[in-house]
This record gives sequence, C-alpha cells and structure tokens, in this order.
Amino acid sequence: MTNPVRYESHGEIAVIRIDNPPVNASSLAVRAGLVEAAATFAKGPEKVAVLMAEGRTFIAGADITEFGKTPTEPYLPDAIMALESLEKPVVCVIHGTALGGGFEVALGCHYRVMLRGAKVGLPEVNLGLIPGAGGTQRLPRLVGIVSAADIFTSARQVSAEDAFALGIADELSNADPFEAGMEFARKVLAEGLPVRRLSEMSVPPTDADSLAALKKKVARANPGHICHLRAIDVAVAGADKPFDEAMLMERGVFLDMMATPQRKAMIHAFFSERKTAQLPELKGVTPRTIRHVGVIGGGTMGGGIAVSCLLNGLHVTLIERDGEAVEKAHTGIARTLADSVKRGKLSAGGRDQLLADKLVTTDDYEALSTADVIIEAVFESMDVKKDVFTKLDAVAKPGAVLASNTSYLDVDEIAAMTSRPQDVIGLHFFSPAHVMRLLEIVVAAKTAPEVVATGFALAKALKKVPVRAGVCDGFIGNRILKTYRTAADIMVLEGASPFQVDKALVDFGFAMGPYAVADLAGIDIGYLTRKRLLPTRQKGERWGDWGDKLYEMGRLGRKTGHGHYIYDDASPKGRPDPEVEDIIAAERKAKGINARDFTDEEIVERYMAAMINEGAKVVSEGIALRPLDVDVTKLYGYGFPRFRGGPMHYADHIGLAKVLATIEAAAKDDAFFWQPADLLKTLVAEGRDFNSLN
Ligand code: T1G
Repeated sequence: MTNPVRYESHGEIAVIRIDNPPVNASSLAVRAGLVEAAATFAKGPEKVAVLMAEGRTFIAGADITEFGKTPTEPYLPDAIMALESLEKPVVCVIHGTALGGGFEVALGCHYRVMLRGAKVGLPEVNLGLIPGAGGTQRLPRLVGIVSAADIFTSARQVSAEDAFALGIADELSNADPFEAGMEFARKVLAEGLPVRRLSEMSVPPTDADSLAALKKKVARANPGHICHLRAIDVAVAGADKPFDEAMLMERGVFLDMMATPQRKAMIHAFFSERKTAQLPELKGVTPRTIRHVGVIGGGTMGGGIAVSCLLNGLHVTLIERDGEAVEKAHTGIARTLADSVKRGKLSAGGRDQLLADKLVTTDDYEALSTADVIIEAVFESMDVKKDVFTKLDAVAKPGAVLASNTSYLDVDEIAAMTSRPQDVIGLHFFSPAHVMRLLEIVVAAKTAPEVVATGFALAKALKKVPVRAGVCDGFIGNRILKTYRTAADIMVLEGASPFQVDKALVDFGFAMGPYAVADLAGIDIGYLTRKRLLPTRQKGERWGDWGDKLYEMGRLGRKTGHGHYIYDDASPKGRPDPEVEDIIAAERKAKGINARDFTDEEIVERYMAAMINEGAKVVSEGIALRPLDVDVTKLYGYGFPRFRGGPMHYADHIGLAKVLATIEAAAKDDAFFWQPADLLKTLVAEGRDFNSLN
C-alpha cells in the first residue's frame, strides 16, 4: 500500500500533501497517512502545518468503494481527531469539492482556506447515510444546528463565498493550493494564531421554531427516507453533550444507516449512473466535435433541448416551419431562460448574451449546414420524421450526426431514409428536456461507433445521465412503462380503484402514481398510444378502455382541470373524481368482470413484478446492456424512488424467487399478460441475482 500522503518541511511550515486520484477519497491508506503525518508534525520542528491535496480536488469524501466491506482502522473520525488534537495549528486548503469526509477533515483542522470556485458539502444523505466523521457535531458548533442541518440534509454544495460568510472558511484565495496554504501559514506565524478546535466550542443557541420548520421541510422533501431526520436528531442530541460522547452517538447512527437497504440501494445508484457510459464499444473511440447543435421543431421538446444546449455553452440553430412558428419558438426559449434567471441559475446578462450570440431561430434548413449534431424533435409521426430526415440528408455537412428525439419509433426505419445511416442515432430526451437528466441513446443497426460516442459526449456536455438503448417500441423506459401501466390497468379492471393504486405506489416511494402521471402527461397521450397499438393487440390480451371514455368526454387531465382527478382552486393537486369509479364499474360490467378487493401490498407486488419482468426481457434482448441500465433509466426518467435503487436492484433486495412467485400466482388470472421472462426463471434456477449481470 503506497502512502498517498507526503510530508514536506518548508522551514517553520510543514506541508501535508494528499495524492490519491481520482478524487483523493479518504481511503484506508489516506487515513493512515494522515495519522502518520500528524505524529510527524507533532514531533517535528515546524510550527504550523498546511494540509492540501493534489489533483482536481481536496478530499471528495470517504472511499465509497470501501462501503459494505469490514471497516478498517484508523477510522476517519480518529484520523481527524489526530489532526485536531495537535498542539500546533493546522491550516487546511480546500480546492475543488471537499465533500462528506473531505469537509469533515477540513472541519477538524484549525483554520480553513478556500480557493474561489471551491465548494464544501455533506452529501451523505444522497448515499442513504449521515455524516459519520464529525459533520453532525463540529459543523453545528461552528454555524449552529439549523444552518448545519440545512447543509447536511440538503446535500447542497456551499460556495467558497457562502462558506466564508458562514465562518466555515477563514480566507478566500485565488492562488494555487500550495501558495494559498503557505500564505495563510505565514499569517498564522506572524500573528501567533492559536490552535482552534471546533470540538471545544459550544453549539450556539437553536431557535426551536426554525428547527421545527426545517424538520417539516426535510420530511416533506424526502418521503420514505430515514437518514435525513436521523442526522438532525443526532445533531440535536449531541449539542449539549461532551464532544467524545456526541461523536459516539453520531457513530452509532452512522453505523445504523450503513446497515440499511436504503444505503445499499443509493450506493448502487451512485455507481450505476457512472457505469452507464462505461461501454466496451466506446473504448478507444473518439467522439466528433460538438460546438453547433441544430434542433428541428420548437415545441416543448425542441425548445427544451435548445435551452439545455444553450445553458451548456453550445451554439443552437432551431428550425421551425414558418415565420410565425419561428417567432413562437424563440419566445418560448426566451421565457424558459427567463425562468432560469428567476431561479438564479443564469444571470440576466447571461441570458441576453445566449439569445444574442448563441441562438439562431429560422425556417431555413440551409442554416444547418455547419451543425455538428442535428436533433429532430417534431411530431411523433413516422411520415413527418421521414420528410425531415430527407431534408437533413440534403443540407447537413458530411459527418454531421443526425438524431431523432422520438420516444418509441423505429430509428432503423428513420436511418434508412438517408444516404448516411451510419450517422443516424436516437437521442430520447425527457420532458422538460432542460431539467430531466435521463438521455436514452438509441443505437440503430448501422449507427457508427463514433456516432454513439458523440451521443455520449453530448450527454456529458449537457450534464445528462446517458443510457444506451437498442431499437424497439419504447426503447427501455417507455417499453417497460407500457407493461407496468397495463398491470395497473388490469388490477383496476379486476377491482382496484385507480386512486388506491396511486396511493399505494406513492406510499412505496414514487413521486406520483400512474393515473396522476396520466393526468399530468395528458389523457390524450394514452388514448393515442392505445389507438396506435390497437392493430397489434392479440387474442387474450386485456387493457382498460376508461381512458378513451375520459378522452371522449374532453377530460384530458391537468390541462383541462379534469381527468382521473379534479383540479381546481379547492384541490390544485387534484382530488379523486368519484364519477371515474362509475365509468370503470360500467366497463367491468360490460366485460363481465366481477370486481374483487386488492390490498395495497398486492398492488405494489404486482406493479413491481411487471416492471421487473419486462426489465428482464429488455436485458435479455440486449435493448438494455445490463440490469443497472434499466435501474438508471427508471431512476432518472420515471421518478423511481432512489432509496430503492431501481427496479432490478429492488428485485435483488426482495429476492428473484419472490418476484417469480408473484408472476406465477397472477398468471392464474391472466396467463397472457403474466408470462415470466426466461432470464428471471434462469437466474432463480441458478440462485443468481440481477447484480451478477452488471
Ligand atoms: N469514493 C470513491 N470513488 C469516488 C468517490 C468516492 N467518494 N467520488 C467519486 N469517485 C470516483 C467515481 O466513481 C469516478 O470513478 C471518479 O471518481 C470521478 O467521479 C465519513 C461516509 C466528487 C463531485 O458523496 O459527488 O464521506 O468512474 O465521474 O463528475 O461522513 O464524484 O472514473 O472510475 O463523479 O468530476 C461523500 C461523491 C462520501 C462525493 C466529482 N462524498 N462524489 O464529480 O467526477 S460518504 C460524496 C461526487 C462520506 C463521511 C461519509 C463526485 C465529485 P471512475 P465523477 P465528477
């Protein structure tokens, strides 16, 4: 184990330099190195020490790859105490992102210098944990419980300027980490600044109302999660205890959280979203340069894609069919950018500059002749798309990537409309395109590897989470959605209320149930999908028709104030419409179905079994490369609860045999719909899980 911590003597100043790429995670070697460096400094002639890191960031946190393994000493709290208990001052220099354990190390030092642009944070709750190396005990002693709790329950990154205003940073610097540290160390020597231990400070008084309000906000923002409130509770409990006792309390809660399925699920999500771009087919493949993006269609999707590109520094040429539509598209983009200004994500000057220098809206396809990537986002009709791609083939420069934002149509068929199928790919954005992080990269049969690589490069440029998908109806996300939505419809036909289904799934952790989602997306979307699929329906197949009835009644959901739910001033978030129950009861009667009761547990079991089963089929067919690609798709595009890790991770958690048993039991009522995937049966027979395929 090479020592990633180096000790240097510069006269009266010691420099402790961490070098543990890629993010200086506080691995066992780093922790041991810090303890050793502290001991060397204690015995050495130097009067002040600078703690800094090499590379792009100070310590970015505990080494997540060590989680789940047997903890090894020195533990991080002990390494931090070895620094804090020194009798000579230690100055920590923060650059990049000092997160989690990294920030906790900085809090154990006596002074903190931050480079401008650096950030600190305690994002442990994003991993199902709480700060476990003093973050819930030292930070409150510095900024008070409410400010500290806001930081460690929001997982937000605090800018250097804000950290300075809070007293977290003692100095801001534009120098490099070494120079910044040496300069402050010289100040410590010149002014005789003493050691200053947060563990010896008292927690400032806490305003009870502010704390109560924060707890209420945190609980509402993180339904189903356990770690956020546990973090606040242990900060409160430790505030008036001796520090050593407080630290033992924090460690106890930290180890509790480490043992939870939520922690395992959220670590799975953390690494999975980074693995989706790690594909053998991309090894050694150079993406094409992307500076100028063309967008065809300035509606909701096209406008959102244009805004996403503009906000990430790309030039955009947006095409609409005529002058009026061009004007409308431009106005829509300006309005969305204005919202970004309101939310503080963009300055007003920045918005004006984007509109003036980076955006062209026109009805002239010739303006696309220099575009590197052109994304079609027109009406979901194959004829319309074929017309667009025929025009693109004529004007786009050689090597331009021609992409369709289609959400389910056959990209091979679209590619065949051009003389350059190798340059055609699917880039399926999710609405709103400038907010939703998922990007399905749909690889057609003839798509060239560098075009795939360019799709992934565009995703990175737009800060999206890319998932590679094969060509089928609905690719990964919408194909699986159709299946579990049908499972819900069948349960409603068999006796469950749509409102009971929605509530059971919200209690499971979804942000919304399928019928609230249908109202949000528009009942007309479901109506058109059912009409499109009608010719493919097979004997024995069952589906719900009440959505067509609502459509014919003009009840299109939120946009008309009436769908499954009624949306009005009295109930802006919607209240169940009892008339929908009558419409469904009439449909059951017409179809000769005798309604039965469902428990919430059975609703969740069947809904999840359908999702998992289709996910297994999607992996078997190579539409998704691995189960983790299905998990990431559902987590980032469909509101799957992150603390459950995604449907395939959840299946491993409850056991694949249980999933198969649910499907086989349900098949007694409907053998057509409930057909267990071969992969699921194989894995159960072999005693393996989905993670064995990741
Ligand atoms: N441990 C191990 N590996 C890590 C890591 C970590 N903490 N963070 C990142 N990596 C790897 C990542 O897998 C990828 O590897 C590479 O570094 C670049 O990451 C005791 C218990 C720091 C903002 O939650 O938020 O401290 O794929 O692609 O976009 O209280 O990484 O290249 O092989 O994300 O520039 C708390 C998690 C831990 C921070 C950089 N810390 N990391 O983003 O690069 S818990 C975190 C991030 C803790 C203490 C508790 C980001 C980043 P590979 P990347 P990036």
